[in-house]
Amino acid sequence: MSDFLWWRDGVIYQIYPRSFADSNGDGIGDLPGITGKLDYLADLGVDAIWLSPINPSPDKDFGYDVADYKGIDPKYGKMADFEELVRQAHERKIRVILDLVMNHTSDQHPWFIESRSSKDNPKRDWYLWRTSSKGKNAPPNNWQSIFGGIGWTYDEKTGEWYYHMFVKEQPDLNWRNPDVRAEMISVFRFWSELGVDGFRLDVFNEYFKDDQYRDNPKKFGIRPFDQQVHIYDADRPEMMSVVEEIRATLDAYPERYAVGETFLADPKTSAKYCGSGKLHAAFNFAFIHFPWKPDKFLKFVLEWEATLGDTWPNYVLNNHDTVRSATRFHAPDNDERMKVAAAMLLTLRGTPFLYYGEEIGMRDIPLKKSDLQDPVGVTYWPFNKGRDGCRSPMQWSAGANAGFGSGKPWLKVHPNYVNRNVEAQKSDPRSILNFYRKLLKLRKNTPALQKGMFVPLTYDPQQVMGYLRQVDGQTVLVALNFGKRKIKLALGPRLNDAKWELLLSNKREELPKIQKGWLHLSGDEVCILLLK
Ligand code: TEU
Ligand code: CA
Repeated sequence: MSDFLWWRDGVIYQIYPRSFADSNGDGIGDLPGITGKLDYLADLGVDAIWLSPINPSPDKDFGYDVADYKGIDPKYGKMADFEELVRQAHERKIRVILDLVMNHTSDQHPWFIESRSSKDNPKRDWYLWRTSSKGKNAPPNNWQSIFGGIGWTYDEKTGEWYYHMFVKEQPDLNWRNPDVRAEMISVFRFWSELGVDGFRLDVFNEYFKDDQYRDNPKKFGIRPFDQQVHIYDADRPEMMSVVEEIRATLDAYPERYAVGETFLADPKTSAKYCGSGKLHAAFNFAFIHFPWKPDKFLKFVLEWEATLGDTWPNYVLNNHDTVRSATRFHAPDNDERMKVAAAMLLTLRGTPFLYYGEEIGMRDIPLKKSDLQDPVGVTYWPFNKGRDGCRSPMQWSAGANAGFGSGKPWLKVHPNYVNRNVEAQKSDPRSILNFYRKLLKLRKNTPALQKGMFVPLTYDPQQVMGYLRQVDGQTVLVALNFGKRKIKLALGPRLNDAKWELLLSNKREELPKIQKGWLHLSGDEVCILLLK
C-alpha cells in the first residue's frame, strides 16, 4: 500500500530491554541481544519496536530513573551498539521508538546532584524545592507519591523539601524553568538525528504541578494516594504548550511519532493531548482493567472512538506495569482464549501495541517476597506484589535460562518455559505464535483491517463480539467468541444473503455455518471473513 504510515497502519512491539535477550552472559538483556532477534521480529511481522528506557540509570525504578538523557547505559551496550540496532532494524523496515522519562530524573543525575548541593546553585530551580511552615516536621502540602508515602523528601543540608511523584530517588523536574524545557526539547532532536522514529513519553501529563502548590481535595480511597482528587499534581494547563512544542520539534523530521503515557487518565483526558499540532497518540489503559467480558471491551471501543474524533486510536492489552493478559484472563493452557484476545487487539481500528512474550502467551512469574526487585512490590507487599511478574526473561527455547542468555538472569524465568517457548511454538502450526504471525500478515495485506471504519454488529454481551471493518469496497467481518460454549452471532438482516470467504480462524479451515443471518461459532473461536 502506497500510503502506508507505519505508526497508524503498523503494529508496535514493546521490548523491556533487561528481559529480552542477553548477549554477554551478565544476566541482563542488552542491545546486541535485541539486534540478534530482529529477524525473529521481522518474521513475526511487527512494524516498530519500542524500547523501555536504555539511558544510564541507577535502576531504582529500572530505567525510569534517568541519569543521562543522551547516553546509553553500559549494561545495555555502547552508542555504537544502538546505532547498529537502528541500522539493522531499518534494514528490515522496523522503526525504533525510545521511551523518554522527562517528568523526573534520577537523584544521581548530575543536575540533581548540583541542585541539592546548595540553595543558590544555578540548578536549584531545575527541581521542585519548597520550605514548609512546619520545617522538617511536615511536608509543604498533602501531595502523595503513587509508589507509597508522601510525595516530599526533606533534605537536611539545605532545610527544604523536594517533590517526587514516584520513589524519592526520582525527583520531579521543574518544567517552568526555561532551561529545563529547552534541554528536554534538545533530547528529542538528539535522538531524531540518530534516526530514532518515535518516542513514548512517560507520564507526560504529569510534567507540571500547580504553581501555588495547593492541597489536593480529599475523596474516598484505599491507599492515601487514592484518597485525593489529583487536580493539583497532574494535568495542569501549562502542559498543552509543551505538547505543541514537542510536535513542532518532531515535524521537522519525516514521519516521526510521539505517543504519550497519560497518567491517571480517562479517555477524554488522553484525547485532549492528541491531534494535529499535538501528540500523534496517547494511551488509554482501559483494556488492562477489564475482565474477559466482551461487553466491557466493546463499550470502551465505542467510547474511545467517539472521544478521539479524528485522532487515530490505539489499543494495549499488556505492558511492563501490568499483570500479563494470559494471567489476568485466567487463560487455559491451550491458548485458544488468548488467540481470541490477539484477534481482537489486531483487528480493531487503531494501532495495536504488543508486549514482548505476549505472542507466545507468556504468564506472570509467581513471586515470593525474596524475588522482589520492583519498588512498588517492596512497598505494597502483599497487598500489591508489584510489577516483576510481567518482566521475566523472554522464553526463547527449552535450553538453559530459556535461551535468554548464558548467565543467571536478573529475574527468574517462568518454569513453564520448558514447553512455552519460541522454538517449540515455531514448529507447531497450531501454536499461538503462529496464530499471531498469520494475524499480522493478514492485517498487513488487508486494507480494511488497517484503515477500515469500525462497524459493531448486534452481539450477545455475555459471550460474543462481532464487527465489520470497511474501506474502499472491502468488507471484513470479525467474529469473536469469548466463551467456552458454541454460540450464534446475529449478522443482521442486511447481511442475510451475503457470501463470505474465510480469511482466518483458530478452529477451522473452511467457512463456518452461516444460516438465516446467524453465524455459528464454536467455543473460544475467532472467525475473520471477507465479504465476496
Ligand atoms: O508509569 C506510570 C504509572 O502510572 C505506573 O507507574 C503505575 O502507577 C504503576 O505501574 C502502578 O503499579 C510510568 C512507567 O510506565 C513506569 O514503569 C514507571 O515506574 C513510572 O512511569 C515512573 O517513571
Ligand atoms: Ca547483557
